[in-house]
Amino acid sequence: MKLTAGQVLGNQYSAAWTKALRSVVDINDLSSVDAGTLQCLREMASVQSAYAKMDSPVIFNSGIAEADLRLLSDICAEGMSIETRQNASGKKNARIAPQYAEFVGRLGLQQRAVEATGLPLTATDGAVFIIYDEPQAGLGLHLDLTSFGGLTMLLCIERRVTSDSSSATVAVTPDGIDEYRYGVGECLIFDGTRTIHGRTPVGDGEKIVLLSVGFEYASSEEAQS
Ligand SMILES: O=C(O)CCC(=O)C(=O)O
Ligand SMILES: [Fe+2]
Repeated sequence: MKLTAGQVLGNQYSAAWTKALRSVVDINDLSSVDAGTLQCLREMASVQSAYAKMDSPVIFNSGIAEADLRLLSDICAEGMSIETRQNASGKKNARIAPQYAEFVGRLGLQQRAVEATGLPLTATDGAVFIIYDEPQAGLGLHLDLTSFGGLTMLLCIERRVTSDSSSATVAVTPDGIDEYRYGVGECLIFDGTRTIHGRTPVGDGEKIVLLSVGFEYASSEEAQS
């Protein structure tokens, strides 16, 4: 993927914010932040929200058939067996092997996202599996890199929960911290480049597998052409 100058600058901007956010709070401590830290996070979210393309994240049912969701799980497992990247917080990523790109394309994820949000979204080549299957795996607060696309959609393809306090995608808003739990076949879509977000750690035995898809947000002229 060749990045434009704007994307390079955008990525530097996201990275700088992510660094600042991580110096403010550790995702493991998010549920017990003190009032001062919460206020700081809310103010940071206010700065970003002025530019966000969506007011808040939206959960919707993808309508993808169970058999196709199971196929996605298998494709993820195969991708993991080829190469798994794990970051310091335990989140794993695996790629979609090229021979499955056509199958994933046929799922019509872009169309489903457009219908659910009413936003003029166009596809990017950004799609990757995310796996949390080790105790305490999570993801610190961050802004997504702009090169991944303007909006991020997370489709849940596997979810094994073992306790009441299950892991969630979290988003910081000017009003506070929101948690989003969505089951197999459901999606969360949000402006990942402008919404401060992360994933609270999974518990022992818990497993979450997501397909993360990036979309561009076309201006109205682009959407019409
Ligand atoms: O796992 C989640 O809920 C969030 C993942 C995410 O934000 C990312 O991979 O950039
Ligand atoms: Fe993200």
